[in-house]
Amino acid sequence: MPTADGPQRPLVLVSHRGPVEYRIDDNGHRYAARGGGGLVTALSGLAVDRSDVVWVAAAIADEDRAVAAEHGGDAFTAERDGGSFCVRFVENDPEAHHRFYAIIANPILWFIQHYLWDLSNAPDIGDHEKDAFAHGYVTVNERFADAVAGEVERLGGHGVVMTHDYHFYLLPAMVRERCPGALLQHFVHVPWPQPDAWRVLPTEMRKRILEGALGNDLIAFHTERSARNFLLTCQELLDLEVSFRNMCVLIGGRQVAVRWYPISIDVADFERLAAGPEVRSHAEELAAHRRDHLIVRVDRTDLSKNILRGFKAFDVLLQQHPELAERVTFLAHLQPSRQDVPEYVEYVDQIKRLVADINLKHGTTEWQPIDLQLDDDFPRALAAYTQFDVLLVNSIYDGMNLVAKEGVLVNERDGVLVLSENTGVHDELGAFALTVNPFDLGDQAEKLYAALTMAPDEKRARRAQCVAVVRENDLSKWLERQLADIAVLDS
Ligand code: GDG
Repeated sequence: MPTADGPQRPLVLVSHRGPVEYRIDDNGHRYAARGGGGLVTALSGLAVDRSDVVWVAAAIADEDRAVAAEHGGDAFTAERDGGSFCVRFVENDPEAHHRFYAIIANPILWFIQHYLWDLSNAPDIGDHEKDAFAHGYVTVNERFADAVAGEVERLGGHGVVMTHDYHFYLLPAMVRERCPGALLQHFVHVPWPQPDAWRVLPTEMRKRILEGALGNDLIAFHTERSARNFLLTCQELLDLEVSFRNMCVLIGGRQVAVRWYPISIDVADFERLAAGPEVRSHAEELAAHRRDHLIVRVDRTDLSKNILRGFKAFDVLLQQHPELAERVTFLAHLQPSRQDVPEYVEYVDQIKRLVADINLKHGTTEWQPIDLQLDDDFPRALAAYTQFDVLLVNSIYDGMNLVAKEGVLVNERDGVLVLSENTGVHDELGAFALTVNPFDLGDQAEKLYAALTMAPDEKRARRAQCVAVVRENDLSKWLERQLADIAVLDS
């Protein structure tokens, strides 16, 4: 039975990216790097040095595939950062993986779940998309389900399976069929939208997605809002009986529990990273060249992050407050993302064009109002966190948004968080941040100004309250609460 110290039943973790990615160094030697993304950080503690925990993930790079082949597709032990992980790589046909990832998961599912479709223009669900679902999303879910079922059986048939994210909605039902003794839990890191958002998909496709996810015993989100939307979706689109009191869906004589657990960061680990020499040196450089005010944003170049409206709001701020000219810089640290999806390539172009326009309109020979850093450079992002006066997080929708939690924790200037009401983190930090409607440019400009001119005592008090929440609801709590609920289901 799982406990807060770790599951007693064997555990199978499932995510698209795993704990290691293999690369070749300049001398031609293979090495294991840490897999990308916050999810890997969040789950590594559960899996490190545990022989009864196996992590099933996609072999993405060529070297991953080579390692998988050397182990005959079976689970193997991977060493990374002084710890060991039991990993099972899933090799996918590259074409099928492309359809799964670049046509269905990102963008179609991601766009649905963040309400990003401009419905009068897109999406077209034609043969191309239907084929990508049937021969991409379904295929990859089946490949993963085979691997997961294989691991559950190898570990005795009664393990806990913890699946992550929107890539694998079909997998739970597939695994349930093959492993009736397993306990299946699924964490969805993105928002679950209202039922109508799913009507973009043909009936069969959305039914398959929902019924696949309902193969779980427990399905979890960051927020109550997402959990309730999931129940509504099951009620409206599948005509299933749901209970908002018990937060569950009834299907085929079973109850599927629906819960929410706000994800967080490993506070001690994050503080240690922010104190590292590379971050300090970037932070000193920022401090040496700063103007009176520094607004910061840190994001992937994802459409959901609302980067263009953030710049437009800054444009409004500069128009309304000419006294800020030459005194404020907006540092945008943007990590390029999903450049295999055309909409994301176009988005980066739009960002560059808008920044050029605003800098031309307001800038001088001495001053560029927006400092655009398009780069994957984690230490620089951390350095920006330490130095901001205002952190802008104005996502259109966001499952949680870890940037807000990380930023307030390590900031050294009692900086103020300007936060979209449509982020999961707003449930926890909204009371101490300045809330914005992500579509309202005037509101965002006004809150940026209020944050820049806030009295020091109020800034200090607001940040202290944010930090207290982040410290209290840290990553271990996120995991412990899930393991405790799994233990209840198991009893
Ligand atoms: C999804 C959901 C949910 C920043 N610059 C770089 C870099 N970062 C790190 C940040 C942060 C992470 O990337 C971004 O996390 P977010 O949570 O803000 O956003 P998503 O990537 O969209 O994450 C989100 C999350 O899953 C967890 O459930 O909160 O709602 O959308 O940790 O510090 N990382 C690297 N280079 C950079 O330049 N490698």
